[in-house]
Amino acid sequence: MPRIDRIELRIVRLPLVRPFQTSSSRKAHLDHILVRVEGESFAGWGECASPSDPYYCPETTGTCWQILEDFLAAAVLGRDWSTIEELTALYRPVKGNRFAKAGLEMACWDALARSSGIPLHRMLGGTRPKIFSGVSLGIESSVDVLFEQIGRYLDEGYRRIKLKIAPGWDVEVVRKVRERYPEILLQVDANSAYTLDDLPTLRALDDFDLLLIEQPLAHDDIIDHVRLQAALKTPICLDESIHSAEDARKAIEIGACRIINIKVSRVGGLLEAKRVHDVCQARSIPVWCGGMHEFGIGRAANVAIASLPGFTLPGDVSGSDKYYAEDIVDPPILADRGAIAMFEVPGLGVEPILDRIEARTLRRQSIERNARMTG
Ligand code: SMG
Ligand code: MG
Repeated sequence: MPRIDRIELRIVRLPLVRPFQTSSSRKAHLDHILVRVEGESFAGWGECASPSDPYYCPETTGTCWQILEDFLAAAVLGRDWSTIEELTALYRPVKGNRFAKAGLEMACWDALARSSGIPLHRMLGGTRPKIFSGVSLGIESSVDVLFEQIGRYLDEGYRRIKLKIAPGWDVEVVRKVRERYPEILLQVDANSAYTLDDLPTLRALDDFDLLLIEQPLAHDDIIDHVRLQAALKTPICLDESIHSAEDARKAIEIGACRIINIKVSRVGGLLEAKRVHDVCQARSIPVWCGGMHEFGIGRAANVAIASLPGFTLPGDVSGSDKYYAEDIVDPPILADRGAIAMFEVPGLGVEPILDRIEARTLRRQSIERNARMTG
């Protein structure tokens, strides 16, 4: 692979079609960093899908920007690499900061797959021609509003419903949804809003035939989740607590969960996402692809990784029209009866729409190899 001579970072803001509320934050728009890598004869795009605030995880758009600009760009500009393993080795000294790394790494996968003439899902070892999707529904002002949302997405053909829960919006809401929809695949996500003191509430959720309960306890915990899993029939699925394949192995070995939500950005990129998948597959732990409200670039990467064989549960990778009136890629990523087909063109399979990106850019920075080398 030729060297990366230039990295362009930009913060792009897209308004959400409706606000999205979880136990930890409320969003009306998303600010994601787009990363473009460029060399003499190649280019690729990535997306850093970090939330703007540190309420889901410690990273923010601001920390990602700083790490990308000051450390990751400096580590890779002008350096030789020919595989993603070699690329990631260049910035191995940088600890954590996985959302930032995922944005750069994605751009390099796209560049590599484009210049090899291979669709990304094939390069990753995907085996599915299409993936099945569910939707994640935020906390609403009333159960009636939630019912409207559920009805709409079931009508569109989505395969399962995930409800965000929080103290005060949990057992009774789930009970009403289950009474109204006795047959649907249903799961809940607490975004770490509970502790073991809430065991009675979490136990009450066992009555509703849920597919899983996602990240009920602290974002950095696996130990208390072991105790909770032992007290529940419903499988626990970890999200926030899993940053790597090693985290996944340990959580599975100690019995902290029976299912894992794989997010490309949370684990630092597609290579680590594939490793988490492999660890889980070897231990017969089902996985599904989570989301961070990705724009079209990050969403295309999610579609590609979810084609791996261990992704046996419907994911949160919906059509982008669930969130955005106008996405930034062509073709748009849309679901058909809850299924999204692989893009059979080289790279991520989508082309950024430059004038739309330009119109929505809040901040931009170009980092050149020579500028870095001559200081
Ligand atoms: O991309 O459809 C999506 C969002 C899915 O609910 C979703 N993500 O914890 O799984 C999760 C949340 C994190 C984003 S809100 C902070
Ligand atoms: Mg989650």
